[in-house]
Order: sequence, then C-alpha cells, then structure tokens
Amino acid sequence: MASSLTTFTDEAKIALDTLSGRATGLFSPSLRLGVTGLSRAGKTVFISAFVHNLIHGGRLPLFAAQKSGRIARAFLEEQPDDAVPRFQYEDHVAALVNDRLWPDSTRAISELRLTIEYESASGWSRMFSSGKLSVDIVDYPGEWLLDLPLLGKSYADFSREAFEMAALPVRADLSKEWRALSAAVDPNADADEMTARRLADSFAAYLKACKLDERALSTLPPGRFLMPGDLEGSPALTFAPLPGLSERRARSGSLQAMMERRYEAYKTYVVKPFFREHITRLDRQIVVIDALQALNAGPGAMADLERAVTEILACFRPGRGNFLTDFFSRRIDRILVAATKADHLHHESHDRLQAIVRRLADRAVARANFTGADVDVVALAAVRATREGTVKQGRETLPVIIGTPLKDEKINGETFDGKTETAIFPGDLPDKIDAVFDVSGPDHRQSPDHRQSNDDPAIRFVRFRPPKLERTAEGVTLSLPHIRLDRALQFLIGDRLA
Ligand SMILES: Nc1nc2c(ncn2[C@@H]2O[C@H](COP(=O)(O)OP(=O)(O)OP(=O)(O)O)[C@@H](O)[C@H]2O)c(=O)[nH]1
Ligand SMILES: [Mg+2]
Repeated sequence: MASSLTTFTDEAKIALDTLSGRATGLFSPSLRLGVTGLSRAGKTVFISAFVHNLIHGGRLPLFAAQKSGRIARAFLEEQPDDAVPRFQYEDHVAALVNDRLWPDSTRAISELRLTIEYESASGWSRMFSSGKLSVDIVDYPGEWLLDLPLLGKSYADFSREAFEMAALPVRADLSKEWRALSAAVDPNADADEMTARRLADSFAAYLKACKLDERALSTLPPGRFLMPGDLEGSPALTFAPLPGLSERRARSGSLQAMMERRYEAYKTYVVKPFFREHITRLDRQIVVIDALQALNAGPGAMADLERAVTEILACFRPGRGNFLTDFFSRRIDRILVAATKADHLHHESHDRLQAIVRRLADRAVARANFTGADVDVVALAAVRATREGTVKQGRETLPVIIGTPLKDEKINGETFDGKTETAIFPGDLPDKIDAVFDVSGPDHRQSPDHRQSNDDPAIRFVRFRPPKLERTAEGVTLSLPHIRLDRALQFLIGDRLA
C-alpha cells in the first residue's frame, strides 16, 4: 500500500513538472539537451566546442541554419535552474584556447543556457515564431544514468546480476577479492555495520578497478560508488550485493535485510530524484563514447561498452508497465551516439569508426528494444587537435597525423615534452567490422588473454594537446577546429531552427 502511494505521488509530481515545463516552453521556445557519457569520454570538451562554435560563428557547413546565414547571434543567458551548478564554460574555453590544456575532470551535473536568435527559413514560420531558441545543455555523468535501471530491480535481482557480471572472464580477476569476501559471509547472520562496510568498500574497489584498468571496462551500478559526492559514508552508500539469495523474505535484523533496506534507500534518495529532476525533462540526448579506447583494449572492452550503451538507451525507454515509461517516450525524440576523438585517426578511418559505432548502436537499439526516438550515430572530434600529412618511408607514402603530444606521453619508447610537434602514423581501423566485435555479443565469455596485448594495439594512441588557434590578419582568434561537429549540431538542434 505504502509503495503504491509513493508511486502515485511521484507520478503526479512528474506530471506537474512536465506540464509546467511545457507551459513555460510556450513563451520562450527552449530545448533541453542532455549530454552524457562515461567518465573521460569527452563531454566537457564537446559542450565547450559546441557553444564556442555557435557563439563565434565557426565553420559549420553541415549545420544548415549557420550555412545559410540565418543565425543572427548566439549568446549565453542565465540558466533556468537556480539550484544546479552552472557549466563553467568560460574556464573550460580559457584552458583550451589560451593555455592549450584540456579542461579538468567534472564529477557532477551542471547546466548552461545558450540562446540562438535566428531567422526561420520559411516565411510562414517567420510570421509565427519568435526566431529565438534557448538550448539548455545539461552535462551529467553516464555512471549516474546507468543507475536508472535499478529502479526496476529488486535487491535480489541486483545482487544476482552483479555476481554474474563479476564472474565474466574480463572482470573475474578484478572482482576476485570482493567475491571471496562475499562468499565468506552468511546473508542470514545478524546485521553488522563493520561487515557491511567491508563488503561495500571491497565492492567499490572492484568497480573502480574496472574503470582504471587498461581493459577500459564500462562501469556497473551503483554510479555513486565511483563518485560518492556528499553521500560518502552514508548508509545509502554502504551496501553491496550478496551471493546466493533465496526468494524468501530476508529475516528482520539480518545482514540481508540491512543491505536490502540500504539498496532501497539508494534508489529513493539518489536515483529517483535525479531521474525526476533531470532526466524526465530532457528533449534530446547525446551519448558521448570513447570507442577508440575500447577498440584498443580489444573485443572484451567493446562488448562491455556495448552493454553500457544498451543500458543507457534502455533508460530512455523503461520497460512496458513501468510507471516511468509514459513520461519518457513522449519527450526524448532524438538520441545521438557520438564517438569523439576521431582526430586520433586519419580521415580515411573516420567512416570506419562511424560504421563501427553504427553497428554498436544498432545492436544496442535492438537489445534495448528501443523505439520512439530517432537514434543516429557520428564519429567526430569536438576539438580537432591534429592535422594530416604524409610521410615517405622507403617507397611507401604513409598517411600521418600531426600534433603536439601531451607532456609525458610515450610511443615506441620515446617520451614527449609537451612542446614539440610530431607526426604519428596512427594505424588503420580494420575494414571488416566483425573483427572488432565478438560474434556472440556482450555476454560472450572472453578470457583476458584473448584481448590484444598492449604491445600491439589496433591504433597507436597518443594524447595530443589542444590545437594552437589561428588568428586572422586583424588578430581575431578563429573558433575551435573540429571534425563533424556540425553534423552533430544539425541532428540535435537543426530542425528547431528550420
Ligand atoms: N584529441 C581530442 N581529445 C579529446 C577530445 N575530447 C576529449 N578529449 C580528451 O579526452 C579527455 C576527457 O575529455 P572531457 O571532455 O574532460 O571528458 P568528460 O566526459 O567531461 O570527463 P569527466 O568530466 O571526467 O567525466 C580530455 O582531457 C582530452 O584528453 C577531442 O575532441 N579530441
Ligand atoms: Mg567533464
């Protein structure tokens, strides 16, 4: 009874929020764009480049409104939500443009409002629309999004899945300690704070190891175990899955009952508010992925990334009968899956990268049983840090990329100083897409030995410094160079400026 009551009030609240959001949308048209991706995927760089190119009239031939000269101006305005941190656009751009440094890592949600004044292409629309669109960009960690499926899972489901995943060969050695610790506890024993803490710490250490390891694994819930924020040490974060749970109700006072209660608290205090306050209000979504890193780590990491993208897409379309479904499918109508950092490859490989991401997204869409929104993919570089050239080696002419590798980056035993420009032959992506996927999909049990050894990566990977911006004769700095950012813009906001 109690639970159906909370469900009802949640639902009513979401309906109200949604209604009021729409009502204000009538007066000044706005579009809420969610930008998500696992940590270090390239969200902050993407948003900075997106805004910078619009404000400074960047070269965007595939972005129709800009190309046809219909954008009068784009500028930052005060964001609509007072309680959400502002996206520190100026700081990030200063780092990129003045210091040629990548922005710092961000760990929480933030928001920025960019307003575009434009002239509609059709006379009819010009008569009726204000010619103004506010784009509210919301940056949030993909790890938090991966929490959403927990809303539909009981503690027993969550536990079972966590142990299944942890036993996969790509994860088995990383999870060994935690699994051994878990095997030694009796879920039915009396609840004990220290046991709960030991298990939670060990579980969190395993999740962190998955992220750090060169296997480049995408992560598992709960997302706040990786980025606890101000909840660190609270009971809502001091729980872990337990093995071999029976269908029977946990005995009151037992370890299982304690863990279950805390898992439910996590859902109530962390997942639901985030969902209600942020996700249900989005109109469009871009999911930024680092496909190159996963490609380099081998099919196990690709399968893991595919699983993460599947779960992320599934969040935007929770299963039938789920009370969240209605609010979603009506709202988000476009999702872009974007592989960033394409500037690490020669342009001949860009289409291959895009084809690989398309395959990944198609399978994720099929697996997530996803309908109701257009899903597109693009291989892009939000900020292009390299240019292209050729190098003669004997009789062969090799396509290379040229840039300034970051200080302390290494390749073939050479360590870079962060100042010198270098030409690098990045290697090719395989032209047979199947080679990078594992035939049996994300559940495939791949042994860590099968992944490509790091001495022989598919792509030679060096991280470059942001580019040096060119100045015009008048001393005006040009906007940040990019690859296919305009294609992303066209898909995400182009139709709203038609
Ligand atoms: N060459 C190149 N590198 C990029 C690009 N975008 C991101 N990077 C690299 O990826 C790193 C992470 O990018 P961020 O935008 O900070 O990633 P994020 O998703 O915001 O990461 P968190 O805030 O830590 O979750 C940067 O420090 C760069 O080294 C790009 O377009 N080109
Ligand atoms: Mg960031």
